[in-house]
Amino acid sequence: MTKPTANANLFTALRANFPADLDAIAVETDNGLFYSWRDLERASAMIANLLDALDLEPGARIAVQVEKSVEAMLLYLATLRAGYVFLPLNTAYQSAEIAYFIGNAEPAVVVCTSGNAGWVGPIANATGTQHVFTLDDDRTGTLLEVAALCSDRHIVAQKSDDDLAAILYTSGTTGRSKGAMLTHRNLLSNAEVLKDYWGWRNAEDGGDVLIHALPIFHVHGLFVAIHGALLNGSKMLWFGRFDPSRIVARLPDATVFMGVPTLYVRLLAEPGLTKVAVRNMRLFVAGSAPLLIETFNEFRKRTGHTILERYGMSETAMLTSNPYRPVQGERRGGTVGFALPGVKLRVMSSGDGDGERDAERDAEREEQGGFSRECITDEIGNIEVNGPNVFAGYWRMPEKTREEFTADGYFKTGDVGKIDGLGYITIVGRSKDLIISGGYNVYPAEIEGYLNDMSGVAESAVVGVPHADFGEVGVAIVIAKAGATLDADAMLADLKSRLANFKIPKRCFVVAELPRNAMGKVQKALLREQHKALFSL
Ligand code: MLC
Ligand code: AMP
Repeated sequence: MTKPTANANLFTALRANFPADLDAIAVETDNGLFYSWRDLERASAMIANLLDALDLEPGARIAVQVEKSVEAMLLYLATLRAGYVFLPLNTAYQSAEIAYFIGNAEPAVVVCTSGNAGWVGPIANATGTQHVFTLDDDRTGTLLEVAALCSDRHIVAQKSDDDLAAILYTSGTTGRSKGAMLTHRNLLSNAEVLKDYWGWRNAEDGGDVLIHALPIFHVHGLFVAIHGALLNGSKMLWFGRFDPSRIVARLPDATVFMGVPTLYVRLLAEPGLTKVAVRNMRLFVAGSAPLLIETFNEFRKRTGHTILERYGMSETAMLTSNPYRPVQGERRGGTVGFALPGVKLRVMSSGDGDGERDAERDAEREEQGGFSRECITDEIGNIEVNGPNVFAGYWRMPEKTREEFTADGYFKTGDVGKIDGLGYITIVGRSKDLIISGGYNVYPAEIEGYLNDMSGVAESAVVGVPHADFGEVGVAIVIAKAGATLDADAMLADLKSRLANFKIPKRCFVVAELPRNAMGKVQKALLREQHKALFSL
């Protein structure tokens, strides 16, 4: 069990579960660095003291766009222990994207790479951010220079369950990105449930060793993986980036691995991935995007391990998981398992099964106040959830928050699925117009907005199509204005200069017209069908 603490600060719970031997290795990096538990304690204290010395307002946001490093994780821990709100940003985001996040969140502190300081600094200053620091992935930067002058003893800030710990931005199907506000209780309750459900072993039980190969600006790498290891006093083998052959080489030294499906596809391409290589592994976890049954089966055949697929979101952390222990049931490929303990999950009837249309109709009915639906089993419907893991709302968007919750307090995930008589949940689609590519979310509406603003473009549609490596990728279909000539490659290059690289459609087609239904709405399902073989699996 997690050692209980009086302070609801998530850091207090993580720290209470560090092993007794603080000189043991907590993190070993792929470039040969070793950090002890004492190092994590002391360095996070120094950065927390730096933050305290800035005399920030309670609830101040610390926005961070840096490459993956142990020091970046320490900055996260320091933010928790000092009692501020961590706001991680994908390193792929470019200036317009960063300007929006900083403008919306109004962080008191911005930490960026020294390479980006030339453009991130002015954006931050223009928004009123008073403190800009740099942090690079080679243990340099002004943040560490100043922290080096601070004491390595720090008293953890007192927090209550509902105080904010982090804000994660997630894009919207319409309009701009929304900041999901996560509290200390949201994060700790979820970490504790996973600790038990996935049978994490602390040092006294022989200890787990986690291969950490995911980015640390999203739920999967930042919360599920890091909290999992820290709350169990487990060592991490830390990879700055996902490198399949180097990871396969370290599998014999590890017991737990977590990845988005693309990582499993790439591991399977490694001849070194054998039963011998995984002989000490206990658990392979997949999530953030649908795991193809072919990948699930091939992995089992090659390694003898059955991948445990789970399902979650930025707004809710983890919601479901396939069972870890055989007594709970088998791990079923193609399903995301059962609702986790404490998570109330229901599938609500949604009319005729067309996700997009149902979402519109739901909204209309709710506005009219006469809305009622049923909870269903074995039929497809909208997934709604409630529990201590469900976020506190969208940052400064009370209206949007209200829209996304039902009258009885359930969060509408936007995912469409079904639940069988045994409780296994299968996700069959999404009512939100979203592409998940290599575990990153891409909102067609955002890309279409940029395309539609280009000169000569009359209209555009972006759809997701199957892709062997990324699972799904975006394809743009564009109509030119009368008399205009469009160059598909030039449009993609233009997008690339302005948007995060993973959002760029992999192909662009200029066509005469888009298929429409009787109401004049573009039929994206037809476009997906037309282009489904572009990147044949
Ligand atoms: C990179 N590219 C992508 C991409 N990643 N394109 C689409 N989708 C992606 N995810 C682009 C690059 O810009 C490049 O384009 C080209 O594809 C090839 O890049 P690469 O070198 O192969 O990419 P790589 O750096 O290896 O990154 C691939 C990856 C990475 C799979 C390792 O995308 C990744 O780490 N994904 C994990 C995302 C994640 O952690 N998601 C969790 C979200 S939390 P070009 O044109 O520049 O050459 C969440 C909740 C939950 O969803 O339940 O967990
Ligand atoms: P994000 O907003 O980045 O947190 O992405 C959350 C979304 O990822 C969910 O709403 C789902 O659509 C999707 N997702 C997460 N895990 C899975 C999974 N195991 N299978 C299918 N989709 C998933």
